[in-house]
Amino acid sequence: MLQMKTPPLRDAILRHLTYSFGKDPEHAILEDWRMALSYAVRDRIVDAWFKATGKTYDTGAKRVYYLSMEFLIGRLLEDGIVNLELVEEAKAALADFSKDYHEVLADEPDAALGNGGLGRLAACFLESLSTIGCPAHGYGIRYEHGLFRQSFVDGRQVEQPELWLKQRHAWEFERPEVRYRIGFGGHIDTRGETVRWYPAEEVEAEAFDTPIVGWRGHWANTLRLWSGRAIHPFDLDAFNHGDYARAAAPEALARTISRVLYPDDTTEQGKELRLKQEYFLTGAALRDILRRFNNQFGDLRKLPEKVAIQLNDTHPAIAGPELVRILHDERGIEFDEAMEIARGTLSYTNHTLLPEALESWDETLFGRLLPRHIQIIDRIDSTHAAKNPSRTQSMRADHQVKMGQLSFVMAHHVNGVSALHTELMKTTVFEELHRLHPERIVNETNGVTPRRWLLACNPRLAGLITESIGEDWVDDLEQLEKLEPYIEDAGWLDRYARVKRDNKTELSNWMGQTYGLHVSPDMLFDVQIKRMHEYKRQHLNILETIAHWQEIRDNPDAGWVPRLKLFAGKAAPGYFFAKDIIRLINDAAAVINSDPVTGKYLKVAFLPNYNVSLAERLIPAADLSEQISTAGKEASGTGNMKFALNGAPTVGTLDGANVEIRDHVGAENFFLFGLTAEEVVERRSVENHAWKAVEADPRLKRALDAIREGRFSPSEPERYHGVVDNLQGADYFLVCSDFSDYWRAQREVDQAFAEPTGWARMAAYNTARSGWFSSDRTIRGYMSDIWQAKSLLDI
Ligand code: DL6
Repeated sequence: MLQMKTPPLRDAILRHLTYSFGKDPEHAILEDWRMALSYAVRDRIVDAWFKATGKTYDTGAKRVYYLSMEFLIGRLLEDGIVNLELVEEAKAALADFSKDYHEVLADEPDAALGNGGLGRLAACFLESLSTIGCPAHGYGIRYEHGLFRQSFVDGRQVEQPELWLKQRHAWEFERPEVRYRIGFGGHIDTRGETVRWYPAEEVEAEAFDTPIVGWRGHWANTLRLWSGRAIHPFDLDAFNHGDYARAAAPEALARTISRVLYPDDTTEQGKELRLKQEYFLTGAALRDILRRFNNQFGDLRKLPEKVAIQLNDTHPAIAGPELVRILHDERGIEFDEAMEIARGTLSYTNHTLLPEALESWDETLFGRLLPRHIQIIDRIDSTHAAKNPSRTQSMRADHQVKMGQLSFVMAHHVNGVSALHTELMKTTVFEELHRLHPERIVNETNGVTPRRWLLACNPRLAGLITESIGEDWVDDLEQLEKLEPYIEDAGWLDRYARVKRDNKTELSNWMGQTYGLHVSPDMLFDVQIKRMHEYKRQHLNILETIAHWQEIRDNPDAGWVPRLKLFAGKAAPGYFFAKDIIRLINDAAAVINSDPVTGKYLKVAFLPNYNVSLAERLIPAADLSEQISTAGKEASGTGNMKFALNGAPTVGTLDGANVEIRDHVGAENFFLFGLTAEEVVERRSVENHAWKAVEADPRLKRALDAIREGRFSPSEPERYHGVVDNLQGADYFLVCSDFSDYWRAQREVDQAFAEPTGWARMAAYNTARSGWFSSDRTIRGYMSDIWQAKSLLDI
């Protein structure tokens, strides 16, 4: 390979500004500087990328393929700069041109190609795979519009299209030569053993590659995203007849497939287009994987030895039948053997036990779009039933195709994302399949990349840590435990507390400038940021906030600990209850924030348009992490890990990975409350459990009454009657049952926060003991327990 000397970053920026963007420094706008810096950084990533690809080919190593409908990558420029250790050089280079580093970074659009935890996990995994040097590709969809942009009008959520591609995007390489035809519908031609599918409609999937660089730039893997293209993009005949709309129609139709990310991570929506997207991603990825495999190895029976395909939830579950179809129908391998090869290659991660989020498709729709696949699924199902005569549940019951069962049957391993979630999988949704295949379910508790979620987003804390224990923690996060002896040193603890204080000051200045929200950094910053969902219980938080406000009003001089309640999160556009909760929080904030009696002690804010960049701003400045889901409902959570790592103790239930966080950081550094997953199930069977809980707690009753009476919606007093009726009635998520204990835990938080040294110790123990929650640890777990893949860094 041609070896070139790497030019200093400053020269590279100027070169790109001049020759890639045709601007001189006098006329360049902010976007030009951002692009020039990005290209200068990208050049260096490409060097690492080529080396990694070469090594993978030369060693014939096994490759990992992560198929996911979502990659919530956010901004990439800072990731690249931090991982290549170019922060100081980039700052100096920009300063030389009188440009501010942070302003340039903030110009990058936030690529919101995901809804929440599942997509952000995929992004952390890609970065960890590169850091570890495991040859891997992420495969997803290049949505033209990521998750919608959220704003508030009269407190109500308003959705606007996300336009992340409106500005130039620096990171992707278009690959017009990498295109695959993906078909839908049509008919099946069966001649004896030979079966052929002739689709009625076809689109092309075109590849766009983004290199993802690991820590210190030793390795870079590829995120390959597919975009829809028409096979015959332009109807010249229609154009010549003056029908311009018809002339452009084929391309417009084909592009629809990659136009939007479905703005919902828990309910089945969009039906036909969503199913098309799932097959589009999976079909294109499998063709690409098999092409690469054929070029290098050839013998398809060796597929499981050289290829590991991870299905991120059931969205790419069609990979099972599709792989069997290719192997059997197109390559002539016996059906049973094709099934074994496919199973040897595929593994599946379950991310939710919520019944409404477990995908199942109406068989008529499924059969119409994928007529050959439904036949194959029937055969997979009957083969599985024949081998397991005690089986009672079919993947084809109730005129549905059940994607969870299909994924389980077609995977050699199925993993949960926290210890509790994995155990619940065994006793609930996959109870029967687990009994039949007891070795198949494994646990891989989620993790987060410490490069983005500490080193990059919290430079003050990262600096203190590195100064104290050296920099090896960055890719060996468990080294953070070396901080423990420092925590007992008053001088060091004081510096740790000052880091948090400075982060809070920075955030409050930013909130003041951006939203006119002026808060003192002395307040306890209490933060709940995540998708809006009843099981995540933002309504429990606002109810407690209202009750707290009422109590402060009763007795304003009782020495209250000042608190800022911060919320952020998006509700799926069709999820009206969640949207009501957003509005209630905004309405309550308006009343509480303008109350002169309580003003010193309580403020509430709902920050709009929650995304990765906002999380990077909020988490380093948080004092308290709200992880208050109904036990048994949050599969893992990853926000909980980011907060703990950045020194925000949790107030939380025994749900998802909270359980493991508490085990690691110590029960004394975690504010526990609420029913356990078992108690939740029992409580639901108690008649009128919500009403009884309300009657037993006058604070809860008073808060609910205030909402019902229209205290926060005087122009429309009945606005929240639906919410209150739900809470006092069915209350499936047990908000009322958990209220009293949540209140108790919050008052313990107040007491602890009032004692600054004790609080700083708690926070510091959270940081020192969160090392296990690195996504490097999670990925190593997948590599050894599931993929049998190796790192090539030391080869
Ligand atoms: O595993 C990543 C993430 C978990 O941390 C969250 O607890 C879980 O809610 C989320 N699951 C989904 C499910 N979407 N679907 N289907 O986003 O996964």
